Amino acid sequence: MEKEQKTRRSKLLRAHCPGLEVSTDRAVLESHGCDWTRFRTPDAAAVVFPRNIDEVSELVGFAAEHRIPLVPSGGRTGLSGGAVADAAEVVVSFDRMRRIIDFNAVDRTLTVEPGVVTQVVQEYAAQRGLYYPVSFASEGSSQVGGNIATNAGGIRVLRYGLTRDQVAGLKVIDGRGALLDCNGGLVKNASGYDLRHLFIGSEGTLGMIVEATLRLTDPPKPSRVMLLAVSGLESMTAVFRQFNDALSLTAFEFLSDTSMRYVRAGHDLPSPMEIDSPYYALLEFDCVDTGTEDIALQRFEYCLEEGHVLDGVISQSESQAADLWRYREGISEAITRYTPYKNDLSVRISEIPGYLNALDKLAKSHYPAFEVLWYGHFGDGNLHMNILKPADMPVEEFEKTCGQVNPEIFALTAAHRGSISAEHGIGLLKQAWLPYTRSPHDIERMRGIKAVFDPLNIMNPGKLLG
Ligand code: 2HG
Ligand code: ZN
Repeated sequence: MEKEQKTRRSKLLRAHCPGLEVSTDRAVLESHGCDWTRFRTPDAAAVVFPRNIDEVSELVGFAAEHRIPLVPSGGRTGLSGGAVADAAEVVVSFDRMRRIIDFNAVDRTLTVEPGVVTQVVQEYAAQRGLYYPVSFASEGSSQVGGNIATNAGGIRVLRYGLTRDQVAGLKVIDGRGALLDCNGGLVKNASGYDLRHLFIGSEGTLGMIVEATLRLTDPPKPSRVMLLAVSGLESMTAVFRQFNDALSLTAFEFLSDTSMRYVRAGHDLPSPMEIDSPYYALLEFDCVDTGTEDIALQRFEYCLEEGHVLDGVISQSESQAADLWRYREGISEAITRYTPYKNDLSVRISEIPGYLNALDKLAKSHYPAFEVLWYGHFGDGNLHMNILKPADMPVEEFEKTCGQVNPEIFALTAAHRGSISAEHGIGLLKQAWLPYTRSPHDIERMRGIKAVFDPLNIMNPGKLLG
């Protein structure tokens, strides 16, 4: 049945959307039918590659007429299955929409098509003496449309905010096939509901982003990076406070000793300091003069005396800074081979010690045989929990075993008034757990919004709201 449906859908597309590039090549179906999630098998009917807004519009109109479900697809670096097509959907790739449309030096905005890669935006801005601050390990392949659809975070949220904070305008084709032009790059616009913000973080469930106007900002000041061995989680909070009060931080990240072990093994990195420590903090701050460096060193001495910090290193050059960042940014890639089961959690920063201690206890009692890694964006209250699959355990059994503890993890998260997804989205994988983080009223209103923009449920069905 599913096979017939897939064939029918691809035939329909070929017959009725003559200009549209349609692929049913097995390798393309596999590569474009999934994201970095390891727990779903792609099973798309076809992958289409529109070249411009008109082709997207025509496609959505056609899909609405024939009730064909569409899955928008960017760089497919997501971790919650938001870009997975496993139910005979048609994948809409933005790989052929990679043009930079406009740079406005006065407004400091860059207007791009959705398939432009994040790093290309960063480089384009830098060449013009400006800065695009959204940054994360997958920036070399993630695309702007996907970043916006998931409201991507990353390592400099503490200073610059999320992708949401950089979007000055959006063009979207909604599930009715209408082109919506949201906010048009304005700084101020008090004319009612800001639809732009509904599409940001909507995971493609309301419409497809076909153009985005991004804000650029001043280039960053010279900075220093410090890697500190921290004696415990309460101490991590104390260290954060000391440095955040005294310096202008651009990042405050953390990793556990197990994360340190895996990142070093995965990338063959040397030990960053003499001693081992249960946690490490990686912080980056503006440092324009030696006075600032002196302040940082004074805070370091104070933390050392108080027993919060056991040792530390500070970068003296850009290349040393990049080397230190590898201990944090390299973790995710280093553990991919262990098919990690991921949770992406957030609480208020001040809640982290109590919350993480309780979570760690839960993990140790329920997963005594699994290795659990903690790392993340401490300064944003965002913890990444990664459980590594033992080599001899089948993936399905591993996923089921890990998932069984989710009700307790998420109940604990709810008790701390946190979120079950800080920056990776809900997608397919976290959909069943949404009620732990959003109230029945919230979910009902979200369904109402979905019905307004996508009454036929053709936009990434099954994701986010199920
Ligand atoms: C990171 O912060 C990414 O490194 C990936 O968000 C997190 O691997 C993860 O769980
Ligand atoms: Zn992250």
